[in-house]
Amino acid sequence: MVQTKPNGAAQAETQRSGPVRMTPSEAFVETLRVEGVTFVPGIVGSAYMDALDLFPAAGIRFVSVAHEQNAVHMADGLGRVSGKPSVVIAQNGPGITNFVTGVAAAYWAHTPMVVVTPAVGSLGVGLGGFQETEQLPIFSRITKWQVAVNRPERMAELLRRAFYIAKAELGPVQVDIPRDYFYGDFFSEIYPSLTLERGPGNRDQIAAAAETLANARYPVVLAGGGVVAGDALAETRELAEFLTAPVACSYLHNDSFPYDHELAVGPLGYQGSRAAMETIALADVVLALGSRLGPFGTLPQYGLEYWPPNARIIQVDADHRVLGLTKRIELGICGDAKQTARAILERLRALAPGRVRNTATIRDITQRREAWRVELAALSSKAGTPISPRHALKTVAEALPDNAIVTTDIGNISSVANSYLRFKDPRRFLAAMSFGNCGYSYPTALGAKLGRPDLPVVAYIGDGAWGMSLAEVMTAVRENIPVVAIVWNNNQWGAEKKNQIDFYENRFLGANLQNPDFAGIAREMGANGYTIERASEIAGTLREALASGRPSVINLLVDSEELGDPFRRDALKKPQRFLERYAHLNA
Ligand SMILES: Cc1ncc(C[n+]2csc(CCOP(=O)(O)OP(=O)(O)O)c2C)c(N)n1
Ligand SMILES: [Mg+2]
Repeated sequence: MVQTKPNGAAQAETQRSGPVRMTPSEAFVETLRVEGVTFVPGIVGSAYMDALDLFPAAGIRFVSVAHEQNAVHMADGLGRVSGKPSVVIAQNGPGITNFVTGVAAAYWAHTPMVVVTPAVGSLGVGLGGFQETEQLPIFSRITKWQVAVNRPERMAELLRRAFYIAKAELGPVQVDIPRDYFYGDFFSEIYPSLTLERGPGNRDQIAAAAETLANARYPVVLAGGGVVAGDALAETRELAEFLTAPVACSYLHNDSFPYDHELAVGPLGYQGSRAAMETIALADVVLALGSRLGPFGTLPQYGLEYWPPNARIIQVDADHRVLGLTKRIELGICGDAKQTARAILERLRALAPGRVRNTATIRDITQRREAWRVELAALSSKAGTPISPRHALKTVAEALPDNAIVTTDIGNISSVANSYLRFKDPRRFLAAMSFGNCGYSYPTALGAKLGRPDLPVVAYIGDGAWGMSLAEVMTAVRENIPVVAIVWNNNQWGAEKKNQIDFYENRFLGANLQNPDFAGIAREMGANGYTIERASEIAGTLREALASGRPSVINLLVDSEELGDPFRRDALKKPQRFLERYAHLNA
């Protein structure tokens, strides 16, 4: 069952008298205003300057960045910590093509976002005048919805629609606006978008799910991103407690269940928790709550084929398209994670009123968690210089405040961080999700800090990826966004180098780096810059950087020899060559 209701501010706004005279630029900023938008990252451009000029009066802070890709990542961080659509804007043509990677990343992170793409003027379309490219096809496969404003009078209406769909479908939507359509005047009405309220899904399926779970021998809950996005933690916890079901977090959603809960077993997937894997391997019923069961998130790890092939799977997701997509499931419930968890629990309470806590399960997962803790501690115990990345990952994780937001990049060390990062609350872990682009974490952290200035925000980035991000330190300084960046500096594109070690007999091509002094550069840009060579300095420096209230870069020099398992072992093969010229390169 699907219902719609106006969001909070809408009640007040609907009291307003009907259409009033305004320009499209006014309709544009007024719509942002009533949607509660307070930040818009981008780079200044003539294409939308008439609207930009109104931002301060509308209470909107324009956050000027160094590269438009990073404006989108910033909006991504903001959207992910707030759960509300963020907005990003840039100049038509090159400003907009610079958006592409950021939008693709947000699409796979399920981030609600309105991507505003001012376009070439309507009278110039097709003439190749200046900064012209067709901007809709470029984003067609990485947005949930697209619209071109085809008449200036429709500015508010179409923009409002974009907000509605960004919220309802959780992803980027695009509003393309010919630059001449910011001018003119007409009568328009401004009011906020509706918010889709989803229900718990089909009643018979809820009953069947409750029945299956009540009779399960070893039910396990897999809490996915939908638990975070759907604000379903309390319901997930209650349901798991009722069943005494261990709860695993899906890959890179380490914040979907509190690590210190007695039923928490940690995250699945690359460098995840062995305890989670060993636990889910035993399940006869898996309740996947708010998860698309992404194929990458259940690949074998630590030599374990842990996904239980014969388990009965109940998958709950708000997006019907992901049900049964990657695994054969028994029940696919299209519903809101929160509403569905609550409905299943109500039904279970009626079915099994006298159900008691299963102390054997608690004992059993406590042991597995402890074994993993001991194993991880041993893996992370290497002292001395150069600093072992794992030792540093453990030290940083232990020094992080409990309420910190952490963003991670793509790279060997950032990915191994998955073993160490633990969260008590949702919306704290912003990893580069399935799109897997280097250069994600720092600008995303800047956006997260804008959205949650009350929380410490720390970004993990490899030194290679830092080359893509470091210009935004200027942004952090200018805009006063005190994020702490930890640059895991191993002088290499480590994740790819590891593939050359394992598959290409140490023929290093493009893998070695020669880095400048990242701390010095940061200081030059006006931030704090620290270089760390000894593990004993890590915790103190991190605390100092966080306490400084200033943008900070920690250049953490780590051992280049220590590299985690290759990320894509599943997709690589030993080389085979037939031509004489390449014969010596055979495996
Ligand atoms: C935009 C982009 N370019 C290239 C890649 C391929 N890639 C994946 S991991 C990686 C190496 C990352 O190196 P670094 O940031 O130094 O981290 P490390 O692996 O050394 O920890 C590269 C190049 C990618 N994922 N994204
Ligand atoms: Mg590196």
